[in-house]
Amino acid sequence: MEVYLDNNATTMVDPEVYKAMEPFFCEKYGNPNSLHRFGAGTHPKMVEALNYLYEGINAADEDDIIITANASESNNWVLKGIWTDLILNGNKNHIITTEVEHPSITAVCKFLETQGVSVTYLAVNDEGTIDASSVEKAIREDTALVTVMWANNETGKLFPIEQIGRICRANEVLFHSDATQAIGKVIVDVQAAFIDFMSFSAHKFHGPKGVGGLYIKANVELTPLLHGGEQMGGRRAGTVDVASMVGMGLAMKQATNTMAITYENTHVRNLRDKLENAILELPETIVIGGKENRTPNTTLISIRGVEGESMLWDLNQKGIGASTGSACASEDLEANPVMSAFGSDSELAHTGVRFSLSRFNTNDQIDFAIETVVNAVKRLRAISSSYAYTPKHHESQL
Ligand code: 7TS
Repeated sequence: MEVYLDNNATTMVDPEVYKAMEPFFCEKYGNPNSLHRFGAGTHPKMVEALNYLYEGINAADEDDIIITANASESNNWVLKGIWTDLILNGNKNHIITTEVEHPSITAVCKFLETQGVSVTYLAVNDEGTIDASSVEKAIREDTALVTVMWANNETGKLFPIEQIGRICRANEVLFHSDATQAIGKVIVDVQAAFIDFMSFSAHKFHGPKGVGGLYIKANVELTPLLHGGEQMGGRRAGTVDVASMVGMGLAMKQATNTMAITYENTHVRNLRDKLENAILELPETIVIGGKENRTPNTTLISIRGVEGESMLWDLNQKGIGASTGSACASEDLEANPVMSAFGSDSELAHTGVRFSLSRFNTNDQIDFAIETVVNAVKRLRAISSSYAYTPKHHESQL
């Protein structure tokens, strides 16, 4: 049996999405900006796809959704665009973010710091999120942008986006949210949350890889990252990939309707809880950040005495794919930065295993995963030098 439990890294393309994309490779391949029939024929499908995107995040008609390559591009664009518009060409010099953003935010912030920009990294609390009031306290006269993720990729923890949005609007500071891990898992409503910019990637909600989007509220300026042709109203140059756009549109429609969100909150949540509760029956295991206020598909579990990497190896041998955290950071064996941000000591920070489910997982798969994880924990604890020396009735400090 193969069991894919790494859906926060990427998801399977929904077969219906794949089917909808197919005609745009060998049949309807014209450039949508061409005037002849080959290009023009693609327009209705592009409009339909855009409509699905607008509906999925409740954008207003006059707002913009620009198709990008992925959330990394969207995140880079917002930060570098704001740098150009409000810092280099304005009187602002400060950005507020959190300590637990994806590297496509954090690495750009680090780069901007080398250029003289001041960045505040808000620390997360014990629950792995921030209080909206910490944003209010950090806002300065020269704050150009607040950027806070909607849901964390490692823990699934949800941030108080609506409250932060309200604070930013009241203080006339632009607000960006990276909603890459939220779309299709919880309701994402850009108007209710006072969002100015929002990033997403299609491959996180059963769409294709290599396509994403940036929502930009009406009348908000943002210098393009890619200058060139007049595609996307001049906001992002490059021939539009119709197949990807159609695929992302349909994936958004399928992931964000009420039935889909309900399913996510029942079927997917039940499977996640079943897996999590079974692991928590083992001694000295803990859910990082706790169980409250999370996306329904994710759990990050720390298992004392078990190196995350060793666990992944055992799971992989049995056909199960999970992760020790973000795939973007998994090439080095440094401690999981999100767990370090929680104050985990370095031993603990190496014991995190992330399971992220999707609507394509089945009950049988989860039963198999539980059996495999339990066996792996027994095996790995038996050979772990640090765990072997733990006194029998040791009270865990986890
Ligand atoms: N933002 C968040 C919150 C993410 O989780 C990711 C990918 C990205 C941005 C970047 O998306 P991309 O499509 O541009 O690559 N996160 C992960 C992860 O958690 N494991 O692998 C990739």
